[in-house]
Amino acid sequence: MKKITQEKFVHEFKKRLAEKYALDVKDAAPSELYQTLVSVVKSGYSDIWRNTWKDYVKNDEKQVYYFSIEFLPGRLLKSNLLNMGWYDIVEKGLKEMGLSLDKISEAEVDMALGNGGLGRLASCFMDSLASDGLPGNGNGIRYKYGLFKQKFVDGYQIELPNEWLTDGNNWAVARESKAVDVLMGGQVHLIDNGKYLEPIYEGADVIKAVPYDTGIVGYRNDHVNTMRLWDAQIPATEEVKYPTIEDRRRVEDLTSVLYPDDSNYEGRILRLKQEYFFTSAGIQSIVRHYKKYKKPLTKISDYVAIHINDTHPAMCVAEFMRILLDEKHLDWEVAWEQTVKTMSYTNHTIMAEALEKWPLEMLEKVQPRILQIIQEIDRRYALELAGKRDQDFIDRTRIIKDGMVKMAHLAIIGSHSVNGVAKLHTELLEDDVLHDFYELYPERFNNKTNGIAVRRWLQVANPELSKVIDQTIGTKWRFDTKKLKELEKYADDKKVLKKIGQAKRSNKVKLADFIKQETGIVVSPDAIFDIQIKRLHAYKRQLLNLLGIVKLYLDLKDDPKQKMIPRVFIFGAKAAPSYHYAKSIIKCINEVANLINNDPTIKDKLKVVFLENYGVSLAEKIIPAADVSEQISTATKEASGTSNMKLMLNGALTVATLDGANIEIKDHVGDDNIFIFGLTKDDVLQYEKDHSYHSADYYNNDPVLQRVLNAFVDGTIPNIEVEGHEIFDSLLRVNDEFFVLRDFEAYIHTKEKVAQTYADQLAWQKKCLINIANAGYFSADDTVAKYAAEIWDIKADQPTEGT
Ligand code: 26Y
Repeated sequence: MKKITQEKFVHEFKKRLAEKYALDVKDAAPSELYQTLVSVVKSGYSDIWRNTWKDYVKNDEKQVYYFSIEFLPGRLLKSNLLNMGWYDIVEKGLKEMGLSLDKISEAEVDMALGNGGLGRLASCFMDSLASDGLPGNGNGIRYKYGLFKQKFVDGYQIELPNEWLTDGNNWAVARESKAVDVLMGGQVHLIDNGKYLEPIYEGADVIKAVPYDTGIVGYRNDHVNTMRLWDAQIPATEEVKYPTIEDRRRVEDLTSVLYPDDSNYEGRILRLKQEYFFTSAGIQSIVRHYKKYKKPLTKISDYVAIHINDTHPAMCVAEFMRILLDEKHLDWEVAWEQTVKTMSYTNHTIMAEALEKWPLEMLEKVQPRILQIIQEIDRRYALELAGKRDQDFIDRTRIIKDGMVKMAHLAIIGSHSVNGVAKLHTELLEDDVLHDFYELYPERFNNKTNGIAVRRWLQVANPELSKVIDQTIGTKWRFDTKKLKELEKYADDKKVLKKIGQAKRSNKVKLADFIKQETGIVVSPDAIFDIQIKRLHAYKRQLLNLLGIVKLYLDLKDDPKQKMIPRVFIFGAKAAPSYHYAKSIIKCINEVANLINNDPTIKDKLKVVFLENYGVSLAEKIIPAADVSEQISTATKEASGTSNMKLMLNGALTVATLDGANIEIKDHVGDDNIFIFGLTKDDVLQYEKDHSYHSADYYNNDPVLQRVLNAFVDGTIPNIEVEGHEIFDSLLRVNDEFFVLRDFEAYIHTKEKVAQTYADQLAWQKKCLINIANAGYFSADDTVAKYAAEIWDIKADQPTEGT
């Protein structure tokens, strides 16, 4: 990294500000200051960036390409400064000029090119690949509009376009010279030219894919990787084909919007085109770059690993085959061997509606040659198993069935590795969802429990707690998060516990200020801050939390003098725009919030805050201030979860079902330091098998629950005539798919325990400390190191620098 001193930085900053905007520091707007700072920071790592990728080729290093239809990096300024080792110098330099890094950082628009967990995981992995010194690249789509901006109007979610590019994005570099052409639509015929079968394309659209590269700076190790996002444009040679603005837009719209829906299948054909577009562009650029290695294509899997993040890039398998067959003229068997050795696949969900299936005719419309190749893979798969497995098995597992292409089957058959994202999730894949494949290819299956970017979620987001940790165990944890474990030695040290408590309180004061400014709601930092932040989904059970809140409210109405520790319930969640039920839950939470916050008898005892537009930057404000982390999905439904890890790292205690990675959190912190409740995996599977669950029994037999549910339909909660009935019906008439009523009593009981525990602050803080101390196990650095060693077979080019 370029070396910098405070003096040099101040000089450079002023010079660039004057050059770019002809302004002095005191006259510049925050966005001008921000853009200037970006240019100084970029100049600090650009030499290293160039060297990093050149060294890969020079040293014949195998590289991984992580294909993901979503990336959610959030803001890059502070995390780049931290990783470069410039943070303190820049902060002081700005202060010297009368500026604040915090304020300038707020001018950065979040890069929100994803919906939720899967996209954020991809970005944590990008940071960790670079920080582990690994040769790793991202490959995705540069959507012109990021995830919609959420507003509440009368308690309803409204979606507004997120034009994140209006001020440009100066972190990325457009590389016209590396553009590739992607063919879509039209027809294809194979002709035998005497040497091989040659595909002849007719009437296809040629789309120019232009890469925008962003440097991903490793933590203090002089290593900068690349995240490559593709933009769709019209090639100069094709312009006459698109004479009108509408014609042009049809092509350019390909990369306009992030498919905003992870619950149903709207905008399907566009989505499928996006999948092929970034897959084809990425694979083409990889194979082209491989030429620089001067090695035969029959060895490509020794130098290239391609990761398929969920099924969205599953066409990688067919596109790689297409290039090896049609353009490089390898034999099928040789090409297939290289493909399987190169590809690996992560599954992120077992929810049936999220497992992608595409009709044959849609695939044919998008890329007929890809469909042919998938059909041939499928034919050969069935042929190979014929006689070895019964017909039922073959029918269940083949790629094409009933006119549909099963993308997960394509990914599994075409990869040498298939992994789940938490122990329980992998177990469910092996035993249940993908059991046939597990039987067929047991060696391909493995678990890689998710991890998080501890630097962003602790060092950047929570400087107060970071300082306390430094003062207690030194700074080594900043390089090796497992060192956080040393905190456990101080579990009974009252001074340390108090300091942890003070850091939390100061973060709560900051969040309380933010809440006041954003919503006008006044909350006390002495209340328990109880947090649920994640996408709004029925299976995540924000509704269970809401029922718990309504119960507390009704209890308080009965006995307003009741002594209780004040609670503030904070929600952050976006619902997919077409996910009607999730939006009804949002409306109900907002109306319950209105009712409670404006009821004078409740005073400060209970507050409900639903913050708008949840995303990475908002998470960075909420998480450091959390006391309680709600991880209450129905067991078996949440593949892993990652906010559970971020919250524990920041010293929140988890209220958890035995789902996803919660189980591993429990194993690390011990039963005394987490609040577990509810149905287990076996209970849920049993109910799903024998259909013995009748939600109405729970309503009929529990007067408390009855009263709480009635509040949704009897006018107690105003303004939810429609939504209240909808929710009431889903829980009673449609038999409560996610067992909300079944877990209600256990949940209430557990939350009472939480409040009792909180009353003894030292005991509480001890539990917080143990959570922080054990969160190091969930560092994405370690997760990625395991992917590198066990799946991708790639090596770090240099050890991470220590202090
Ligand atoms: C095909 C389409 C409907 C679709 C679009 C997006 C399907 C799935 C998704 C996104 C899934 C997702 O974000 N899954 C989450 O991945 C996280 C990272 O592994 C997990 O922690 C989390 O439990 C899981 O829900």
